[in-house]
Amino acid sequence: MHAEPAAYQLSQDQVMAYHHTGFTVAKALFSAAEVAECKNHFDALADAGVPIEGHWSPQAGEDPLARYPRMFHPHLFDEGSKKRLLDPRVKSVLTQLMDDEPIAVQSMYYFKPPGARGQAFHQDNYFLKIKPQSCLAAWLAIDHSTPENGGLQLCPGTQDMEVLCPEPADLTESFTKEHVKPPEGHEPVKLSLEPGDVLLFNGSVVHGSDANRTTDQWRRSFISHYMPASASHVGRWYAPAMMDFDGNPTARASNEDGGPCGSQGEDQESAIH
Ligand SMILES: O=C(O)CCC(=O)C(=O)O
Repeated sequence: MHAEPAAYQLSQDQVMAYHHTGFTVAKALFSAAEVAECKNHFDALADAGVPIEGHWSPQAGEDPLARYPRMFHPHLFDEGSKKRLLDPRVKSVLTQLMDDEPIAVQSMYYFKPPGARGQAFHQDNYFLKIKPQSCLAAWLAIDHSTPENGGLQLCPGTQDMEVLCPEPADLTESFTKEHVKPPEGHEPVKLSLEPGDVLLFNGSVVHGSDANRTTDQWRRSFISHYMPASASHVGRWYAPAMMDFDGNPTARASNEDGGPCGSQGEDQESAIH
């Protein structure tokens, strides 16, 4: 049992960095013990290799991501994930950055084993379709996350950009199909994070990750997405997963607007990011 975590206060510099670049890092927001609990829990699920309907479909195959695909919405079947998604420290940093009450929209777990492909550059809100604001991601590092093992890369200053229309991604490098070219003058920054650090980034920031080029380092992460309570619309595929920080289901109008790029989100596969 862990003691109830205290609120986590971002410094003024961290809040300013978020508004100027679109992202900031809350160092050691989760303790080593909490990170180990999370890692051990998902490792046990992965070792068992039993599919979880609607959330996780491991398969045989050469591709490391066939056996260890990402898991969707673990908070809907796993109490520990729900607790992590709705953690009061996360709520306090989100409130500081959003200036609004946050609402949870999505959780995911990435295993990213050695040799796994990365995720081509994209904007989260292309998929989540929250409006009129954008979403906000809280990306919790479970392992040391580095440029070598496929850590995150973000394009500073892209947080106020409209949705940029993707082109097809190189599927030998990326497991997702859409690629947004980093805009000129916004060269990607490659981050290194320690276990327990939480990277917070605006859902319009162009970001992605390279393949895990190591032979022996996993790069696991627990990823959560949120929206401000005052947002009016959300992509329809996320509606069943949404909840407030008391764990109560909450709803918003479904965003059926195809957006500037046409009809993304018409089917579930192209809608889930
Ligand atoms: O963790 C990664 O490699 C990519 C994650 C990502 O881009 C996202 O969650 O939007």
